[in-house]
Amino acid sequence: MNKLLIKIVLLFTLSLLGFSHANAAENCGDEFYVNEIFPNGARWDMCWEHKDREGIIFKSIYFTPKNGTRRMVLNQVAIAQIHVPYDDNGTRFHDLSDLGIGGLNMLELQSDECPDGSLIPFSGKNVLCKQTTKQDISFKSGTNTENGYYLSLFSVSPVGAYYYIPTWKFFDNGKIEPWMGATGALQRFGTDDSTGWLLADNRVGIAHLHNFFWKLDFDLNKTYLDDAVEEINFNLVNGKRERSIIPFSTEAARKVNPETMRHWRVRDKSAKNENGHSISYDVILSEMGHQDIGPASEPFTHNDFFVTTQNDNERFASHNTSGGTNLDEFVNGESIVDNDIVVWAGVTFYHMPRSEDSPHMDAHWSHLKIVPRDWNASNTLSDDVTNNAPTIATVANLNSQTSDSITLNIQASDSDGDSLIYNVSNLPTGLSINTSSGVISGVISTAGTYLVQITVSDGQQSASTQFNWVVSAASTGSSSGGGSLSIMLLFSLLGLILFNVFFRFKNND
Ligand SMILES: [Ca+2]
Ligand SMILES: [Ca+2]
Ligand SMILES: [Ca+2]
Ligand SMILES: [Ca+2]
Ligand SMILES: [Cu+2]
Repeated sequence: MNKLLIKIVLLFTLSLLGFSHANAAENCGDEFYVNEIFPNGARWDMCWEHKDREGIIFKSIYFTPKNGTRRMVLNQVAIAQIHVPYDDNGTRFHDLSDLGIGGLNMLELQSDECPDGSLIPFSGKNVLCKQTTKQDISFKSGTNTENGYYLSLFSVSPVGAYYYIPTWKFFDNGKIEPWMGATGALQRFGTDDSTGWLLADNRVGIAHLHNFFWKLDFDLNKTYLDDAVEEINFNLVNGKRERSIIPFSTEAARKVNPETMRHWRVRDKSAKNENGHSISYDVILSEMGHQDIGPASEPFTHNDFFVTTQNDNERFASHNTSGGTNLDEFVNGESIVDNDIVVWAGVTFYHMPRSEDSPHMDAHWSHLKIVPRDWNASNTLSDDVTNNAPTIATVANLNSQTSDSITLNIQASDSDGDSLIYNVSNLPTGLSINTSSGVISGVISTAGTYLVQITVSDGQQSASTQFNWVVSAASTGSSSGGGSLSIMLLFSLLGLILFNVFFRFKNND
């Protein structure tokens, strides 16, 4: 074969093997590249890396919505601490920084531990399980039901008697969920059941907390100097719940607040979705039923959400050895405007042992949610669903007078059960429409002929109708006075006609 032919055969073979330019790993070697395209077309791709302490971390994380644009969400994510203080104050573990879940502490996984998935090796050892799971129902609307998918990646690391299972779930709608599972066996037993639970004779499982921290380096749209972070609270004000936004300009440490449904948002100040809204991700800590506010020596437990400038030396929420020693020191007043920011989130699980935790412990799970907001202009997974336009009933032409009090119900419906928004143009002055109920009401103030147009929309399609509304001026005073006036006019008119008829009859005589 000549050289050209060899090249062509080689290219053809490579393309058969799936090495196409579009799927190539641009930020890491192919063996560290995860590229998942779901059956509905949505896609996640990222690189992974092994670290002795953090275990498997993920880098250059891109989401491509179905029929959408591939954009970077996060530059890097990692678990940042597993802090386990015991109620008897006998020990206070900092498992991640002090022992680590990588290296020899990471187990070789067997294929039956990764059903329908694939095992990914590091240094010849299968340490990472990659699975794609079809969800029960992603959404349902009318007769349309759609199953969604998510990619999950997990490893297993024994630490003492525990096995930790760091798991990352990447959903086809752009959502990310970092999970941490804990199983194995209880670590510590005592005899004093005031700080635990009596499981068997003279055997008290000592209660303890698991404080899990994650470090999330968002680089939305890959531009890393234009990401802003804000806190959103929903406060009760005079019986209404009102949204308030607190933008951060310097590093901050914040607590959860269930009463105001507090969450945080990372927003790109430049990139917009198709509707011109800033692309962003919400960070939601919904496991707020357990909260650790530890002793003064553990100030990193006094808050749940942190924003800091990115610093490679700041790896662990506590027992950090280079740079500051813990999150409380990382938050030292630096500006986060036009800076590379990272956020840290912590969740707490209070583990009061049960008899059922012995001899083998049920896995307990903790997680947080990272959810796209305005990343897309609409639900990208629902664009195959056919929408039925709403229908609106015709309205007969109307005659009214000024000062008339009006209540007019516009009838419309939607066979998909979508909620409808009503809009109206050219209503007689003094009237308005309730945009959600379709009721027109008010007192007419100005005479005239109005061609009223009413439109009802289900958010995708609309229907409209129009009618003439003639408003004549009530002569004087109130409308009831006008009414009696017109009756008098009617009688005099009748009298005139009768007189006329009588007169003509007489003339023809
Ligand atoms: Ca950005
Ligand atoms: Ca700092
Ligand atoms: Ca960043
Ligand atoms: Ca509809
Ligand atoms: Cu536990």
